[in-house]
Amino acid sequence: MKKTVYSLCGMCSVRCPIRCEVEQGRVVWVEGNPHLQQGALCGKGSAGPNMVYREERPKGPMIRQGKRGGGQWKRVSWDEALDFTAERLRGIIEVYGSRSVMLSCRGGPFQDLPKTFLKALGSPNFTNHDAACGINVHHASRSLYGMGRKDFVYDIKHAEHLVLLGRNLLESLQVGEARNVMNALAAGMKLTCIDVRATVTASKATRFWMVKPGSDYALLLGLIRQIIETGSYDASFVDRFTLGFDFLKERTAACTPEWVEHHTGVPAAQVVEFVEEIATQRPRVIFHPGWMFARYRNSFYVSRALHILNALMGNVEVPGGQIISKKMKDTGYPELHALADRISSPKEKRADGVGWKYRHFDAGPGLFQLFQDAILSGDPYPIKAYLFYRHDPLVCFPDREAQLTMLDRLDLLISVDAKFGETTWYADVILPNSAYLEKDSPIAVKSGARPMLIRRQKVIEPVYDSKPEWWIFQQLAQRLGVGDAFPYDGIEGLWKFQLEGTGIALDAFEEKGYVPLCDDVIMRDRETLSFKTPSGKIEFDSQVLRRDGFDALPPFEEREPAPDGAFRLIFGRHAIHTHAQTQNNEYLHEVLPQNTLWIHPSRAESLEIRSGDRVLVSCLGGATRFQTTAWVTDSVHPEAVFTYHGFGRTVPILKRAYACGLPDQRLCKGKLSDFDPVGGGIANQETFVQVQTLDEGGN
Ligand SMILES: Nc1nc2c(c(=O)[nH]1)N[C@H]1C(S)=C(S)[C@@H](COP(=O)(O)OP(=O)(O)OC[C@H]3O[C@@H](n4cnc5c(=O)[nH]c(N)nc54)[C@H](O)[C@@H]3O)O[C@H]1N2
Ligand SMILES: Nc1nc2c(c(=O)[nH]1)N[C@H]1C(S)=C(S)[C@@H](COP(=O)(O)OP(=O)(O)OC[C@H]3O[C@@H](n4cnc5c(=O)[nH]c(N)nc54)[C@H](O)[C@@H]3O)O[C@H]1N2
Ligand code: SF4
Ligand SMILES: [Mo]
Repeated sequence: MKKTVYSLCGMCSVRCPIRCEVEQGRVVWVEGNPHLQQGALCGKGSAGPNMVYREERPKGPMIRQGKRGGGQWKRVSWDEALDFTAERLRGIIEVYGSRSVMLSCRGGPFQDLPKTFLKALGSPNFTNHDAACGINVHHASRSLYGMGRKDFVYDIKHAEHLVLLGRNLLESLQVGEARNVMNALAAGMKLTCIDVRATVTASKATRFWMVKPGSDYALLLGLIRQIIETGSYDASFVDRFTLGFDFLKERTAACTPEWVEHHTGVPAAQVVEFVEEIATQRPRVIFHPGWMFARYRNSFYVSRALHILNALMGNVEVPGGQIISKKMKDTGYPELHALADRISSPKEKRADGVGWKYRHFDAGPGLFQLFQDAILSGDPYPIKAYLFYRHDPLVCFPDREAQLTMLDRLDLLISVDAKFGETTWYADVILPNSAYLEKDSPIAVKSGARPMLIRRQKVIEPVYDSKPEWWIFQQLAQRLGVGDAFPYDGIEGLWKFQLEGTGIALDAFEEKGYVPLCDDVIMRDRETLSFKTPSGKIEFDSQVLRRDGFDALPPFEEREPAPDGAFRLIFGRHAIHTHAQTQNNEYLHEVLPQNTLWIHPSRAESLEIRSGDRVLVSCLGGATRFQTTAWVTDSVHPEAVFTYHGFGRTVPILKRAYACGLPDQRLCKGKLSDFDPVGGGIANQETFVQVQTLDEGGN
């Protein structure tokens, strides 16, 4: 007989709600939760069972033999692996103190466990992937609203115009959001897509601008100027809720449509026409502030300008605009209990300098790349052990060689991974985490306009000897004398602890797999809106940025041009792959086995490259080079070459993904130390490469 289990997808970090069917202990069907997602799932989500049953994964705890990265492992029992890890950690803590332990994880709603573990040990050195993802957008949002990236959601369903710049929403997707876009388009919403290549999102757009790579800030300054000049903004909103309008006007005064055309390639007449259009549609006009903006040294200001455009549209806390994300407490329920709240924060300063040396960055996750300095120099103090959980820094961050130098200075590398990540393969010990279908996770709040509680539930028993994280961190903590930080008995104990005082019982999840916390969308009273900035207003001119020595809206500067014959390297996601995680999945590999190099015909011709040719892509200087296949297409800007991220894996045990395609992050040489100074995001795309054909006379 088939059994239904509601859970959360884990094939990417979106965690769509799912409904699974289980027959004789095997998962036989996965679909989107029909109550929330009408059964919809993306290709990756549908290929989930294949990952669980058929991928090469760690089959039990392993301790490295031989040199790091050499691939020689000894399978051990859980007791042996945990004792080994705890003993080594204890030794390091005795000599260097608990602050010498660093931990990173992928972020998301289940961070309470790793954060509690590190806090209980007494180390402040928690970090995550965000410097290579959304940190510029997050900091830009804070500079305007005093509220972070995740404090807003976008009511696309009711928008009249959605503007996507550097956001490939229909391929770099969240199922629910992509469906909202398609439905809104069918209902007449306009979509303006601004990219350096033609994407699937561009193909659905009502207007597509292919801009010169890295010129977005000029376009946005020009849009701000045109909106102000033509009086197309919401004057009463701006007057009441923003600070620094005159500053904005003065700073953008020279950015005429002709100036925009000169810098970006977008025709001046189209800038004028676009502004005329949105003037009639506001406040239901959304400028998406971006997501993966770890691209340029000025990406912080690109996102800041997008946020400013939203405020000019007056689209805050209105249907069809951006809505302040509501938390559990906004629904009348008390917040869920968190384990980390029971422990006081470590007094030590962070080793990455965030919060004291670099005051303008959010101290929550700090910045991964700044740990590099501390690890290499021992200043402000040594870091000696590193636990990475659901995080693969060797792919997430650029420049493998620079990272290996950093990792080699550490005495202990602990991996908690469900698969063989690149960094996991380089670890000293692997504590295999069960895959998403094989484990229960803590309850999480899905905040938004209509918050709810969500829960990942075990669908099947683990196929191999892996464990859930609630067990792994508890076991490690107990061995290190801080077991009190994890005072629960099994997952039910943890769930009950979380729900204590809310009046919500565990069986509330049974019927639909989630627990709604309110009946309808919760909107704040627009008359009394205030923001978490020093002035309580949306700060076009930011006092905080000034305090930290930064400009609130500097003039546009052209990005450095590519040297003669070279290209800017651009990357992005494909709809059926997640970062470097899915290339080894049998089904997904079949759909897209390797990435190609998109190259414009005008450039390909002079290099004698045709579609299908093997090409060699090298860093300037040529020391780092990789091969792939060329795709000659006018879908990419002539100044750039494009490839999908996540390919070119180095773990030999992965039979399909190994050495297949181009590893973009490895071509970003020197970028581990190159980041946006204001937003903190890695400047991955300040990277130039050379391309040559291998088919005729190449080497
Ligand atoms: N050059 C370049 N760099 C990039 C990007 C790019 O496009 N180009 N993209 C950036 C972006 S947007 C992001 S978010 C980051 C992503 O970088 P990461 O956060 O490192 O990547 P993920 O693919 O989310 O997963 C990391 C690890 O989680 C493991 N994993 C999967 N499921 C589980 C599980 O259930 N439990 C445990 N313990 N482990 C699990 C995987 O095996 C993998 O080793 O990379 C960034 N870096
Ligand atoms: N299928 C799939 N979906 C995912 C993920 C995944 O791995 N796979 N990961 C999730 C995560 S963690 C994230 S952060 C999001 C990321 O979501 P997005 O930020 O939308 O993702 P990307 O595909 O990296 O980049 C978006 C677009 O930016 C364009 N671009 C590059 N340079 C420039 C430029 O100079 N100017 C302009 N205007 N455009 C430029 C690229 O061509 C690309 O089409 O996706 C999420 N969804
Ligand atoms: S977007 Fe796809 S892979 Fe990601 S959680 Fe949703 S269904 Fe799973
Ligand atoms: Mo991301």
